Amino acid sequence: MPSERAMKTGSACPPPPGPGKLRLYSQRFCPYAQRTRLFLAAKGIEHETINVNLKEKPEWFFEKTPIAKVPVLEKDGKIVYESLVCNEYLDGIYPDKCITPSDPLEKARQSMVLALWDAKVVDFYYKLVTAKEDERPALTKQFVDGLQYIENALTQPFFSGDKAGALDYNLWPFFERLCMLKPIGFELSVDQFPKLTAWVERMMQLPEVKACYFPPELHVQFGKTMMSGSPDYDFGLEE
Ligand SMILES: N[C@@H](CCC(=O)N[C@@H](CS)C(=O)NCC(=O)O)C(=O)O
Repeated sequence: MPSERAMKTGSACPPPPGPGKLRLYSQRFCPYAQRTRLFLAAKGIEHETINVNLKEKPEWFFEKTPIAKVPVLEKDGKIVYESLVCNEYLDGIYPDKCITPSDPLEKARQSMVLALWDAKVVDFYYKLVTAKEDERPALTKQFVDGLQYIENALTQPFFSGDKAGALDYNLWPFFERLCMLKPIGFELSVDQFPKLTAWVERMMQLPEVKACYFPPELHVQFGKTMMSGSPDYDFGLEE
């Protein structure tokens, strides 16, 4: 099994995956890469993973993707990047257990919720993690107001209906990381977010979520290394 350690500047480019084999370029703590890992796990797709050090990127990584962000998929000499694009591509080339909605209106609805997430929530999440104490109340309010749109968009039991689907997997990685906001006083409360808190419980029971899950301590500890300016992408791996 290839090492999970992140490859960095100066590393040799791994030989391309063999015919028909799928490779994921990832970073163990990246929420966007986790979106694609969740699709891979839910669909049971065999693949190999190469983790990339995003602070000291290998030279060859820029040849794979001009954006130089994970996730990236490689198969039969073809490259696909951007988490949402990767996930639809996976459904296209492995049509078994298709996760992407086929109904245009449902697909549009799911994309609009993700657009809401991008416009109203995610920036405040990242700002809050690094905010100074006096900036926190205003940012927390904006974050909570944004999250309310997501609570309202939750068609129970899952965002995608009776079963977890694309929207659930694409949102989940950020909810797994809400623990990062606990030290600054934010927790998802049942009173304020009854539907989201119940959804979190349901998601935690899914095998594909468990397969890609890191406990809060690991996220928090990795976050500390990130904020110190020297992210330890191998945090928690055995020597
Ligand atoms: N819009 C991209 C975002 C991916 C992203 O931001 N990935 C981060 C890691 S969590 C990354 O690769 N950052 C490297 C960089 O910004 O240089 C997607 O959905 O795939």
